[in-house]
Amino acid sequence: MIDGARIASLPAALLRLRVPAGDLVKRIQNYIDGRFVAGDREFADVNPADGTVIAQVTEASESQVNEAVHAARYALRGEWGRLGVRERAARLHRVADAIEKRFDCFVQAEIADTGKPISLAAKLDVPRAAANFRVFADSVKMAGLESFQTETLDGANALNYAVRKPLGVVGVITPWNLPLLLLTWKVAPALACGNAVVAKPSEETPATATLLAEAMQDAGIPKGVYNVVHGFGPGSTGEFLTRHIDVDAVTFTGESGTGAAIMKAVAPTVKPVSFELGGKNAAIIFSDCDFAEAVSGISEAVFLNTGQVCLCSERVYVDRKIFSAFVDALKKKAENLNPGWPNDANTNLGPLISAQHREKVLSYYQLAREEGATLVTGGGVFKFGDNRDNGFYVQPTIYTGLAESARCVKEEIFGPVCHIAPFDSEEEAVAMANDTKYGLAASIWTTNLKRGHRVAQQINVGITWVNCWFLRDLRTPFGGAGLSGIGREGGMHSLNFYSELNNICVRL
Ligand code: NAD
Ligand code: 6OH
Repeated sequence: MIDGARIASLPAALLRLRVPAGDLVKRIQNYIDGRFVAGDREFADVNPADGTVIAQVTEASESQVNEAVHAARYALRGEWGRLGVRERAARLHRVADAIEKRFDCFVQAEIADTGKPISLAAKLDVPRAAANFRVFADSVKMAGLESFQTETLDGANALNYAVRKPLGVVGVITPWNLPLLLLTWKVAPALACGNAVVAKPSEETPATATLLAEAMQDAGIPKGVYNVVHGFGPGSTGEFLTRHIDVDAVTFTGESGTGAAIMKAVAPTVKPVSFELGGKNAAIIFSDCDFAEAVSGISEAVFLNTGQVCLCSERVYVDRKIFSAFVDALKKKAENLNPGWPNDANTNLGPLISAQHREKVLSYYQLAREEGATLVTGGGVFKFGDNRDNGFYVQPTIYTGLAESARCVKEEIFGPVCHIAPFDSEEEAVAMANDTKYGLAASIWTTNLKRGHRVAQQINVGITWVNCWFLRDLRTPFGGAGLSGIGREGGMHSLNFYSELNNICVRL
């Protein structure tokens, strides 16, 4: 298990320590049936800020995944299965309390795994994790049931009403960019509906899912209700979980290609899936926008979390009348970002998650050159002159001048980068924004209220922001169209996915 107190008390050491081969900083184990368990194989957890190994992580074997699934199934028949909604909701509030009690510990674990700035983890990731438990605890208590009165053929009446039951054992597979936020976004509603879960966090970010197990214990969540199995996708825990006959549903956030592989894996056992996948999101800036607000908003939308948020804008369309002023202003914002150590309060640009992901992002920087882009700023790596040069930082980058058909405009890069293109009419802007196989999110910047509504309704995505970005009300539907996903989560949408509805029809 993770020694939470040690993480909290040794943040600087955790981030800067060089670990000689074989010398372990900490071990992160699987959590199965209420116990932390080791296994035969381990893999390294690397700190993206300086490339050091910060932990050895147990990779769950197939038999350990089986044990986790069986523990979850067994837990459904025990105390957890008998709890009423009120008590279940109370325990979820206690999970939120336990997260808040260990706030610094979660923040340190998250930034050690991801390299993200402390300001971001403390403002976004960890508070949202607690909020996820509170919101779904309250939602499930407030959830009503559908009922219809039906006239029968002989003129009598029947009453229909639906009751909500858990799906059973839910496999939760999550990515590395917002590890705790995205995990709890799915675990909280799954538990609120009375399910038991087997969670497989990303192999890049195993820490906070494991720490969450301690919060579950504190909160009195019975053993077997929350299990964590660490490992990879194909040929490892991800695959073992998705093809498991006794897993009743799979909820997944990650790349669209991985979603396709999971669909194949679940097909033989016909599991319901909920998928939040990739994006190539557009932002449209009209000349009647509040210019300063739009520049700040787009700077966040492009560079937050080093561009590693599925909702980030990699395609920015700007009214030609303000195009060059906007490009200059965003360039200034990019050049004023402060790439630093995650624990420095002034840092607002962290590294990418891994050496491999850095290679991918840099290959797109190279491709942009080959595709004829004009480089506005960035396009390379920083030279810090200290251990950060062993980390995975890249420069925030802006391009102009690419054709809309260019691969850099079509494919998700998932880094601190955008392409800015001019438009001459509202129709053209809408057409360019919609010219993608993805459909996750968009933002529109205008002070014309009618235009804001009109354009928002024409964009083929799951969420469109007007004069804001990443503002989330957790009761609203969240998900994507096209390659960006299947289904919606949030509020009642989550409760409906994580429940089996049984309609009862009673002749009166
Ligand atoms: P990924 O798809 O590579 O991995 C996500 C998870 O799936 C990891 O836990 C991984 O181990 C697991 N996995 C990989 N292959 C698998 C397989 N064959 N079977 C089962 N599990 C498998 O994604 P990532 O690189 O971790 O995250 C970045 C991607 O996630 C980006 O495309 C981003 O847009 C997307 N994302 C989407 C949302 C959203 O809400 N739409 C949110 C965050 C991230
Ligand atoms: C993707 O990287 C971000 C997804 C955000 C959410 O799922 C959320 O609930 O805010």
